[in-house]
Amino acid sequence: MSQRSLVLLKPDAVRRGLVGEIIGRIERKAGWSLAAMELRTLDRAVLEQHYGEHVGRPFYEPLVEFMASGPVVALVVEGERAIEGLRTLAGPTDPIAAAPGSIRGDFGTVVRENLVHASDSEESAAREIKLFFPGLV
Ligand code: RTP
Ligand code: MG
Repeated sequence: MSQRSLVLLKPDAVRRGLVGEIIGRIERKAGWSLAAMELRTLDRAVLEQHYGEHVGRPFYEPLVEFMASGPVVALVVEGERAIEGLRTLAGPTDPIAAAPGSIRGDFGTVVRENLVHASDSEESAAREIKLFFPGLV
């Protein structure tokens, strides 16, 4: 079942020069491909839509601050079970709990600066792809 997922390489990944490493891991998954990619700095309006489910939570303000602190790389990844597969590739939210071999497990230590976002369901993927790449068919 081919799916599309919206992936963000967060500002910490870009600052630390991990873009190539992370995209390389995605590209090496058999049959997956990039359907869209853009380097851009996110503003509060986009972040409020993207992370709308977290508005009002204690970590929301620092999260938005962090996500707007530098450019991100936004990607649409397409391929077999891409939504679940990218969550597995990323690892759990807390990088210390994430297994080595996952992106967060290999490169992260703190929950906020956990390197990547990946859509968590078909509904989120559709909403997020429309938000970041409205022209993508
Ligand atoms: P994401 O949405 O970025 O893919 O991450 P996720 O599903 O694994 O985690 P989620 O619960 O949706 O949280 C979104 C992002 O907020 C930051 N966060 N900080 N307690 C905290 O300080 C805290 N909890 C979450 C992380 O950057 C997390 O990825
Ligand atoms: Mg999430």
